[in-house]
Amino acid sequence: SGVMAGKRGALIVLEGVDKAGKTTQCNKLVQALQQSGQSVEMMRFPDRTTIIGQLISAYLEKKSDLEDHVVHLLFSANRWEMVPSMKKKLEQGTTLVVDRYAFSGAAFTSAKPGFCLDWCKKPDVGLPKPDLVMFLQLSPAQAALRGQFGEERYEIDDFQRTVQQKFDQLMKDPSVNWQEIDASQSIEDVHREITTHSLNTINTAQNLPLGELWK
Ligand code: Z5A
Repeated sequence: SGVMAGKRGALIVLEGVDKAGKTTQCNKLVQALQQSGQSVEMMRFPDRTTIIGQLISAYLEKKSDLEDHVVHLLFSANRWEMVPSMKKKLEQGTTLVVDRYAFSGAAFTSAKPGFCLDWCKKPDVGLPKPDLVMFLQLSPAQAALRGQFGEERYEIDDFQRTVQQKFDQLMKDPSVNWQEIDASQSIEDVHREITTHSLNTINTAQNLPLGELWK
Protein backbone atom coordinates (compact mmCIF):
# COMPACT_ATOMS: atom_id res chain seq x y z
CA SER A 1 0.00 0.00 0.00
CA GLY A 2 2.60 2.51 -1.10
CA VAL A 3 1.78 6.09 -2.00
CA MET A 4 1.45 5.16 -5.66
CA ALA A 5 -0.71 2.09 -5.04
CA GLY A 6 -3.88 2.18 -7.14
CA LYS A 7 -7.35 1.63 -5.77
CA ARG A 8 -8.76 -1.85 -6.18
CA GLY A 9 -11.94 -2.60 -8.06
CA ALA A 10 -15.09 -3.88 -6.37
CA LEU A 11 -16.53 -7.38 -6.63
CA ILE A 12 -20.25 -6.97 -7.25
CA VAL A 13 -22.55 -9.99 -7.56
CA LEU A 14 -26.13 -10.25 -8.77
CA GLU A 15 -28.15 -13.21 -7.56
CA GLY A 16 -31.82 -14.03 -7.77
CA VAL A 17 -34.38 -16.57 -8.85
CA ASP A 18 -34.95 -17.58 -12.44
CA LYS A 19 -36.12 -14.74 -14.70
CA ALA A 20 -35.50 -12.09 -12.02
CA GLY A 21 -33.51 -10.11 -14.58
CA LYS A 22 -29.94 -10.77 -13.49
CA THR A 23 -28.44 -10.85 -16.98
CA THR A 24 -30.44 -7.82 -18.14
CA GLN A 25 -29.29 -5.84 -15.12
CA CYS A 26 -25.64 -6.97 -15.26
CA ASN A 27 -25.42 -5.74 -18.85
CA LYS A 28 -27.04 -2.40 -18.03
CA LEU A 29 -24.88 -1.91 -14.95
CA VAL A 30 -21.65 -2.56 -16.86
CA GLN A 31 -22.70 -0.04 -19.53
CA ALA A 32 -23.61 2.61 -16.96
CA LEU A 33 -20.38 2.17 -15.01
CA GLN A 34 -18.34 2.32 -18.23
CA GLN A 35 -20.07 5.54 -19.20
CA SER A 36 -19.25 7.02 -15.80
CA GLY A 37 -15.57 6.34 -16.51
CA GLN A 38 -15.08 3.20 -14.39
CA SER A 39 -12.94 0.28 -15.47
CA VAL A 40 -15.43 -2.60 -15.31
CA GLU A 41 -15.92 -6.10 -16.69
CA MET A 42 -18.80 -8.56 -16.61
CA MET A 43 -18.48 -12.22 -15.65
CA ARG A 44 -21.03 -15.00 -15.34
CA PHE A 45 -21.22 -18.35 -13.60
CA PRO A 46 -21.39 -20.92 -14.87
CA ASP A 47 -18.77 -19.76 -17.38
CA ARG A 48 -19.62 -22.23 -20.12
CA THR A 49 -16.53 -21.42 -22.22
CA THR A 50 -13.99 -23.46 -20.24
CA ILE A 51 -13.52 -27.25 -20.29
CA ILE A 52 -15.23 -27.49 -16.89
CA GLY A 53 -17.91 -25.07 -18.11
CA GLN A 54 -18.63 -27.29 -21.10
CA LEU A 55 -19.22 -30.27 -18.79
CA ILE A 56 -21.65 -28.14 -16.77
CA SER A 57 -23.39 -26.83 -19.88
CA ALA A 58 -23.99 -30.33 -21.27
CA TYR A 59 -25.43 -31.34 -17.90
CA LEU A 60 -27.79 -28.33 -17.78
CA GLU A 61 -28.92 -29.01 -21.34
CA LYS A 62 -29.62 -32.62 -20.30
CA LYS A 63 -27.13 -33.91 -22.88
CA SER A 64 -25.29 -35.70 -20.09
CA ASP A 65 -25.98 -36.96 -16.60
CA LEU A 66 -23.63 -36.34 -13.70
CA GLU A 67 -23.78 -37.50 -10.12
CA ASP A 68 -25.15 -34.63 -7.97
CA HIS A 69 -22.02 -34.21 -5.83
CA VAL A 70 -19.86 -34.21 -8.93
CA VAL A 71 -21.79 -31.45 -10.65
CA HIS A 72 -21.76 -29.39 -7.47
CA LEU A 73 -17.97 -29.64 -7.30
CA LEU A 74 -17.69 -28.77 -11.00
CA PHE A 75 -19.71 -25.56 -10.47
CA SER A 76 -17.33 -24.69 -7.64
CA ALA A 77 -14.23 -25.60 -9.68
CA ASN A 78 -15.59 -23.37 -12.46
CA ARG A 79 -15.38 -20.45 -10.01
CA TRP A 80 -11.97 -21.40 -8.59
CA GLU A 81 -10.43 -21.62 -12.05
CA MET A 82 -11.32 -17.92 -12.54
CA VAL A 83 -9.91 -16.74 -9.19
CA PRO A 84 -6.37 -15.87 -10.33
CA SER A 85 -7.65 -13.63 -13.13
CA MET A 86 -10.38 -12.16 -10.90
CA LYS A 87 -7.84 -11.18 -8.25
CA LYS A 88 -5.52 -9.70 -10.82
CA LYS A 89 -8.27 -7.57 -12.35
CA LEU A 90 -9.53 -6.38 -8.97
CA GLU A 91 -6.00 -5.43 -7.92
CA GLN A 92 -5.54 -3.50 -11.17
CA GLY A 93 -8.60 -1.43 -10.30
CA THR A 94 -11.18 -3.15 -12.49
CA THR A 95 -14.61 -3.64 -10.96
CA LEU A 96 -16.20 -7.03 -11.69
CA VAL A 97 -19.95 -7.38 -12.16
CA VAL A 98 -20.79 -11.06 -11.74
CA ASP A 99 -23.99 -12.83 -12.88
CA ARG A 100 -24.48 -15.58 -10.20
CA TYR A 101 -21.79 -16.83 -7.80
CA ALA A 102 -21.33 -19.29 -4.92
CA PHE A 103 -24.78 -18.43 -3.52
CA SER A 104 -26.44 -20.00 -6.56
CA GLY A 105 -24.10 -22.94 -6.11
CA ALA A 106 -25.19 -23.55 -2.52
CA ALA A 107 -28.87 -22.76 -3.09
CA PHE A 108 -29.39 -25.01 -6.12
CA THR A 109 -27.57 -28.10 -4.85
CA SER A 110 -29.00 -27.87 -1.33
CA ALA A 111 -32.48 -27.84 -2.89
CA LYS A 112 -31.83 -31.44 -3.97
CA PRO A 113 -32.79 -34.28 -1.62
CA GLY A 114 -30.02 -35.44 0.70
CA PHE A 115 -27.94 -32.25 0.63
CA CYS A 116 -27.48 -29.77 3.46
CA LEU A 117 -26.60 -26.13 2.99
CA ASP A 118 -23.50 -26.47 5.12
CA TRP A 119 -21.92 -29.17 2.95
CA CYS A 120 -22.83 -27.26 -0.19
CA LYS A 121 -21.04 -24.09 0.97
CA LYS A 122 -17.77 -25.85 1.85
CA PRO A 123 -16.07 -26.06 -1.60
CA ASP A 124 -16.55 -22.30 -2.09
CA VAL A 125 -15.16 -21.26 1.31
CA GLY A 126 -12.31 -18.80 0.72
CA LEU A 127 -13.38 -17.54 -2.72
CA PRO A 128 -12.96 -13.79 -3.22
CA LYS A 129 -15.72 -12.30 -1.09
CA PRO A 130 -18.13 -10.01 -2.92
CA ASP A 131 -18.19 -6.44 -1.64
CA LEU A 132 -21.91 -6.43 -2.45
CA VAL A 133 -24.46 -9.12 -3.32
CA MET A 134 -27.70 -7.81 -4.74
CA PHE A 135 -30.53 -10.33 -4.59
CA LEU A 136 -33.21 -9.68 -7.19
CA GLN A 137 -36.41 -10.62 -5.43
CA LEU A 138 -39.34 -11.80 -7.60
CA SER A 139 -42.33 -13.91 -6.58
CA PRO A 140 -43.04 -17.11 -8.55
CA ALA A 141 -46.29 -15.52 -9.80
CA GLN A 142 -44.44 -12.48 -11.11
CA ALA A 143 -41.77 -14.69 -12.66
CA ALA A 144 -44.47 -16.65 -14.47
CA LEU A 145 -45.63 -13.43 -16.17
CA ARG A 146 -42.20 -13.22 -17.83
CA GLY A 147 -42.84 -16.36 -19.83
CA GLN A 148 -42.47 -20.09 -19.60
CA PHE A 149 -39.53 -21.80 -17.99
CA GLY A 150 -36.97 -23.00 -20.49
CA GLU A 151 -36.01 -26.57 -21.22
CA GLU A 152 -32.94 -26.73 -18.99
CA ARG A 153 -32.53 -28.86 -15.91
CA TYR A 154 -33.70 -27.04 -12.72
CA GLU A 155 -36.29 -24.98 -14.62
CA ILE A 156 -39.14 -26.56 -12.68
CA ASP A 157 -41.59 -24.62 -10.50
CA ASP A 158 -41.36 -26.71 -7.29
CA PHE A 159 -37.60 -26.90 -7.41
CA GLN A 160 -37.31 -23.12 -7.87
CA ARG A 161 -39.46 -22.59 -4.76
CA THR A 162 -37.08 -24.71 -2.69
CA VAL A 163 -34.13 -22.80 -4.17
CA GLN A 164 -35.76 -19.53 -3.03
CA GLN A 165 -36.01 -20.91 0.54
CA LYS A 166 -32.31 -21.78 0.45
CA PHE A 167 -31.47 -18.26 -0.75
CA ASP A 168 -33.57 -16.90 2.16
CA GLN A 169 -31.42 -18.94 4.54
CA LEU A 170 -28.20 -17.71 2.93
CA MET A 171 -29.38 -14.08 3.20
CA LYS A 172 -29.59 -14.40 6.99
CA ASP A 173 -25.79 -14.55 7.09
CA PRO A 174 -24.63 -11.07 8.18
CA SER A 175 -21.02 -11.76 7.14
CA VAL A 176 -22.16 -11.15 3.55
CA ASN A 177 -23.18 -7.65 2.40
CA TRP A 178 -26.65 -8.49 1.04
CA GLN A 179 -28.93 -5.97 -0.60
CA GLU A 180 -32.41 -7.10 -1.56
CA ILE A 181 -33.83 -5.49 -4.68
CA ASP A 182 -37.50 -5.54 -5.68
CA ALA A 183 -37.15 -7.03 -9.16
CA SER A 184 -40.85 -6.56 -10.00
CA GLN A 185 -40.19 -2.88 -10.78
CA SER A 186 -39.52 -1.68 -14.33
CA ILE A 187 -36.13 -2.50 -15.83
CA GLU A 188 -35.13 1.19 -15.53
CA ASP A 189 -36.19 1.50 -11.87
CA VAL A 190 -34.32 -1.68 -10.91
CA HIS A 191 -31.32 -0.38 -12.86
CA ARG A 192 -31.29 2.95 -11.00
CA GLU A 193 -31.34 1.19 -7.62
CA ILE A 194 -28.59 -1.23 -8.60
CA THR A 195 -26.38 1.54 -9.99
CA THR A 196 -26.66 3.60 -6.79
CA HIS A 197 -25.71 0.63 -4.59
CA SER A 198 -22.84 -0.26 -6.93
CA LEU A 199 -21.32 3.24 -7.00
CA ASN A 200 -21.45 3.40 -3.19
CA THR A 201 -19.76 0.01 -3.00
CA ILE A 202 -17.04 0.94 -5.50
CA ASN A 203 -16.22 3.94 -3.30
CA THR A 204 -16.04 2.05 -0.01
CA ALA A 205 -14.34 -1.09 -1.37
CA GLN A 206 -11.33 0.74 -2.77
CA ASN A 207 -9.99 1.35 0.73
CA LEU A 208 -10.72 -2.14 2.09
CA PRO A 209 -8.87 -5.42 1.57
CA LEU A 210 -10.62 -8.08 -0.50
CA GLY A 211 -12.26 -10.57 1.86
CA GLU A 212 -12.58 -14.35 1.85
CA LEU A 213 -16.07 -15.78 1.46
CA TRP A 214 -17.64 -17.77 4.35
CA LYS A 215 -14.35 -17.85 6.27
N1 Z5A B 1 -26.42 -22.98 -11.12
C1 Z5A B 1 -26.10 -23.98 -10.19
O1 Z5A B 1 -26.82 -24.96 -10.04
N2 Z5A B 1 -24.95 -23.88 -9.46
C2 Z5A B 1 -24.10 -22.82 -9.59
O2 Z5A B 1 -23.06 -22.77 -8.93
C3 Z5A B 1 -24.46 -21.78 -10.54
C4 Z5A B 1 -25.61 -21.90 -11.28
C5 Z5A B 1 -23.54 -20.61 -10.72
C6 Z5A B 1 -27.87 -21.85 -15.30
O3 Z5A B 1 -27.54 -20.54 -14.85
C7 Z5A B 1 -28.30 -22.70 -14.16
O4 Z5A B 1 -27.20 -23.06 -13.32
C8 Z5A B 1 -29.28 -22.00 -13.24
C9 Z5A B 1 -28.63 -22.05 -11.86
C10 Z5A B 1 -27.62 -23.13 -11.97
N3 Z5A B 1 -30.46 -22.82 -13.24
N4 Z5A B 1 -31.61 -22.42 -13.17
N5 Z5A B 1 -32.67 -22.14 -13.14
P1 Z5A B 1 -27.71 -19.33 -15.82
O5 Z5A B 1 -27.13 -18.14 -15.16
O6 Z5A B 1 -27.19 -19.73 -17.15
O7 Z5A B 1 -29.30 -19.12 -15.80
P2 Z5A B 1 -30.11 -18.30 -16.80
O8 Z5A B 1 -31.15 -19.26 -17.18
O9 Z5A B 1 -29.31 -17.68 -17.84
O10 Z5A B 1 -30.66 -17.07 -16.00
P3 Z5A B 1 -32.13 -16.78 -15.62
O11 Z5A B 1 -32.16 -16.90 -14.15
O12 Z5A B 1 -33.10 -17.59 -16.37
O13 Z5A B 1 -32.46 -15.34 -16.13
P4 Z5A B 1 -32.10 -13.91 -15.54
O14 Z5A B 1 -30.69 -13.62 -15.92
O15 Z5A B 1 -32.43 -13.72 -14.13
O16 Z5A B 1 -33.12 -12.98 -16.30
P5 Z5A B 1 -32.97 -12.18 -17.70
O17 Z5A B 1 -32.48 -13.15 -18.74
O18 Z5A B 1 -32.27 -10.92 -17.51
O19 Z5A B 1 -34.50 -11.85 -17.92
C11 Z5A B 1 -35.50 -12.84 -18.10
C12 Z5A B 1 -36.66 -12.26 -18.94
O20 Z5A B 1 -37.38 -11.26 -18.20
C13 Z5A B 1 -36.20 -11.56 -20.23
O21 Z5A B 1 -37.16 -11.79 -21.20
C14 Z5A B 1 -36.16 -10.09 -19.82
O22 Z5A B 1 -36.33 -9.24 -20.91
C15 Z5A B 1 -37.33 -10.01 -18.87
N6 Z5A B 1 -37.17 -8.98 -17.82
C16 Z5A B 1 -36.03 -8.68 -17.14
N7 Z5A B 1 -36.23 -7.70 -16.24
C17 Z5A B 1 -37.54 -7.36 -16.34
C18 Z5A B 1 -38.37 -6.40 -15.65
N8 Z5A B 1 -37.89 -5.59 -14.69
N9 Z5A B 1 -39.66 -6.33 -16.00
C19 Z5A B 1 -40.15 -7.15 -16.97
N10 Z5A B 1 -39.45 -8.05 -17.66
C20 Z5A B 1 -38.15 -8.18 -17.34
